[in-house]
This record gives sequence, structure tokens and C-alpha cells, in this order.
Amino acid sequence: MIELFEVCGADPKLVFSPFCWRVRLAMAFKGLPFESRPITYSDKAAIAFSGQDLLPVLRDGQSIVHDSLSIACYLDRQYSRASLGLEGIAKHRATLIDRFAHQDLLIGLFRLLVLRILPLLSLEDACYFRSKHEGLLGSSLEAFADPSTGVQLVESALQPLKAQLQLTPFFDGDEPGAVDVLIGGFFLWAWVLRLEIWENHPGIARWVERLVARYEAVQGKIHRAPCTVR
Ligand SMILES: N[C@@H](CCC(=O)N[C@@H](CS)C(=O)NCC(=O)O)C(=O)O
Repeated sequence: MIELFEVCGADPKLVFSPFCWRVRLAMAFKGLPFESRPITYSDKAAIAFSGQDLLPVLRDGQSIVHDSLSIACYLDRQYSRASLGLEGIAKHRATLIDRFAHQDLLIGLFRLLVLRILPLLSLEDACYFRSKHEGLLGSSLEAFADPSTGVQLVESALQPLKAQLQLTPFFDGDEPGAVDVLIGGFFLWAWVLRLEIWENHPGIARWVERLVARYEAVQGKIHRAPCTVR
């Protein structure tokens, strides 16, 4: 059985990392069952076997893979059914889309979500999360969590996505593929944390509903943060 080591909050059923959601979507689209191994941010011993300290990590028999895009490529190579379309030149294109998605979309969502994440962590994990991110950002999380900049960044990122979804139900056409995985992981992260910033964009809202439906049809109901997290 494929094992997915992924970030959880104090409640191990609540998994909410954008990168872990990419892998969950990839496995659901390919119809691959997996065992979730929820790990807290600071529990580095649990993934020491992977030789690095970030989640997600996939263990499939003797194969150990980290990094969401590398995991999606591994799954496509290893399991040919329901290809995500990551072979050959398509992998390079996916890498470029990944870079674009990190700009406005990821940073904008992170500004809007960061203060929702903190209360979902254990005290020890919240201290680790704060100190790591404040070091990287060079500012307090409260100063970084600037809703107007966050909304502006996300709204700008939504424009090409909206236009594309007027053409096809998924970014990759009639069926979901690598682009839906790469972008969708970020939206599922927000959806699990009850930030539905796309509520005024029906095309995006319907696409998120499709992702959730596809996922839940294979893996069962998604555990979301309590409504009080808003
Ligand atoms: N490029 C990596 C990024 C992975 C990543 O940043 N994971 C975060 C969770 S969202 C993590 O493990 N953080 C733990 C830490 O910062 O110590 C991917 O696509 O998987």
C-alpha cells in the first residue's frame, strides 16, 4: 500500500498543506488508494528516512519520493492508468506552471490563511511554525497576514484561471490532469481551511466542486477545519 506522509494539525484528521493536497488529488485522479500518515510540522524524526525535512513524502514499497511535483511524476511513471500527462516535455511545462502558481496564488493565499493555521496546531507546532516562517519572511506573521494584499494577489491569479475554465471543465480538458493537481492543491488547502475566496467566480467555484467530488468519490469525505477557524 502507498503511504503518504503529510502535514496535519493538532487533529490528525485535519490535513491542510497545499503540497500534500496536490499528492492527494493526484492519487484520487489516478484511482490509487493510499494510507495517510499524518505528521506534525515539527516532527522531523518521523520523515528522517526520506533524507530531507519537508512534507509530503511518499513511500511505495522500496521507493521514497519527496516534493509534490516529483511525487506526481513518480506516480505517472509507475502507474500508467489515468495519466496526469507528465511525461517528456510536459514535465518541463508543469515545472513552469508550478513556478507561476508559487507567485501570486500561493503567496496571496498564504497571506490570507496564515493566521487560520496557527490555532489549528499544537502549542509546540505553533511555536515551530511561527519561528520558521517569521525567519523566512523577515516579519511577524501578523504583519505578513495582510488581507488586502492577499485578496489583490489572489484576484489577479484567478483571472487566467477563470478564462481557461470557460473552455473546459478541468485545466487539462475533460478529465483532470497535472495542471489540476498543481493548481488544485492550493485551492483544496484554502477550501479545507474554509477560505472560499472564489465565491464570486462561479467558474472557479464549480471547478473546486468537481475536484472535491472526484476526491471524495475515491477517498471518502474530506475533513475540514471547524467553521470557527474563519
Ligand atoms: N517543494 C515542496 C514544498 C514542500 C513544503 O514546503 N512543505 C511544507 C508543508 S506545506 C513543510 O513540510 N513544512 C515543514 C517545515 O517547514 O518544517 C513540494 O512541492 O512538496
